[in-house]
Formats: sequence, C-alpha cells, structure tokens
Amino acid sequence: MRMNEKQKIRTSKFISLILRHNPQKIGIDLDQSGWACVDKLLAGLAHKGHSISFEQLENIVLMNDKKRYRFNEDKTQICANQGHSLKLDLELDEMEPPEILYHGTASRFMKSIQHQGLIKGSRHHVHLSKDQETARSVGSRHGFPIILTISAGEMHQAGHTFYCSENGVWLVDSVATKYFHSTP
Ligand code: HQG
Repeated sequence: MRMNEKQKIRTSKFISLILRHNPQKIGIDLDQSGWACVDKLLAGLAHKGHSISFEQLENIVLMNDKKRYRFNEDKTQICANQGHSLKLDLELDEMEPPEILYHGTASRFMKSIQHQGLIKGSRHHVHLSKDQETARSVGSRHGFPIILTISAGEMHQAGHTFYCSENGVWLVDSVATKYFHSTP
C-alpha cells in the first residue's frame, strides 16, 4: 500500500515511541544498546494498525527530517539515534564539543531553569543543538521559544563529558546556570 506524507509522519512518530520509550507497546524488546529486530518491529507495527513494508521502513529511515533512526549494516536491526527515556547503554563516543552550542526551551520553564540549570528530566541527556534555528524549533514544541547559548567549550575544559549522536544532536548530563545565558 502506498503511504501519503501524513501516514508516514504518523507511523514515524509511533516508531519513535517504540524505539525510545515503550517497545512493550507492540510486545518487542530492545537489546541493552537500544537495537530492535526489524522483522519483529514490522510485525508489531502491523499488529497495531501501522502495517508497512520493509521498503517503506527503509524510506522512513532514509527520509526522516532529523535522521532519528538508523539500521545496522545488514538492516536486520534498527535503533533510535537519540531521545530515549529507557535505561540503555547507548554506546555513544565522547567528543569535544564546539565552543558554543544552543538549547531551545520555552519561556514557561525559565524560572526553574534559572534556578537549577538544565536537567535531563526523563531523557538520558540534555539535548543541545549546533545552530540557533534548530534550537528555536525544539523550544517551540513546548511554548514560546527561548534560546540559551551554552559555553560548551568552557564546560568541556572543566571536565564535563559531551557526546554527539549519529544525527548530530549534542548530549550532556546537565548544564549549570553559570554556563548559559539567554539570547535576546
Ligand atoms: C526543559 C526532540 C524546567 C528543557 C528535539 C525542555 C530534541 C527544564 C524540557 C529532543 C529544566 C524537556 C529533546 C529545568 C530542562 N526546569 N524545565 N531545570 N531543564 N528543562 O522534550 O530538549 O523531534 O524532554 O528545556 O529535537 O525539548 O523528538 O527535551 O524544554 O533533540 O527527534 O524541559 O527531542 O527530538 O523536554 O527535546 P524534552 P527537548 P525529536
């Protein structure tokens, strides 16, 4: 069956839910690094009304606007690149960050953020972007967007560990208030 753009986005969002937060929703397991068996994923999706072919899954992985998922080499396994809330060992490599990174948030969170810094909440990490445009669109998901400029280079020098996901999202455990300011 051909999928239109709307169906593709709906199914892609459902795959995010499965691979980041709740594989049990379709009765599958992820291994300790977050990988799912492609055949089991497809069978589980079909069972919940998201019946897609392997080729359609390939297309979703390839065309996804933020490159949210990746296959292993022989495409028998699939995982989400970032955004998990499940306790996993994502096998991320430490990397030296650029001097400046950005975090997009919403104005309603600012009082708490000014008080306790950026915390990861239910996710594995605080998510940071390379550019302000991406940060703005991330922040807009939660309300009126505020962009925080993060002194990532300074944090790194002070011993904080940074990771970069396969799809270019920078990840860190937390950001103390002394390392950011909001951009007017
Ligand atoms: C905020 C999307 C109060 C934080 C995006 C954010 C990203 C605080 C919200 C990825 C806080 C958490 C993650 C504090 C942080 N007090 N609020 N101390 N510290 N916050 O959705 O970063 O499209 O869990 O600023 O592109 O918005 O799903 O994190 O506003 O890469 O692929 O708490 O999700 O990717 O919200 O987004 P989220 P996020 P996808």
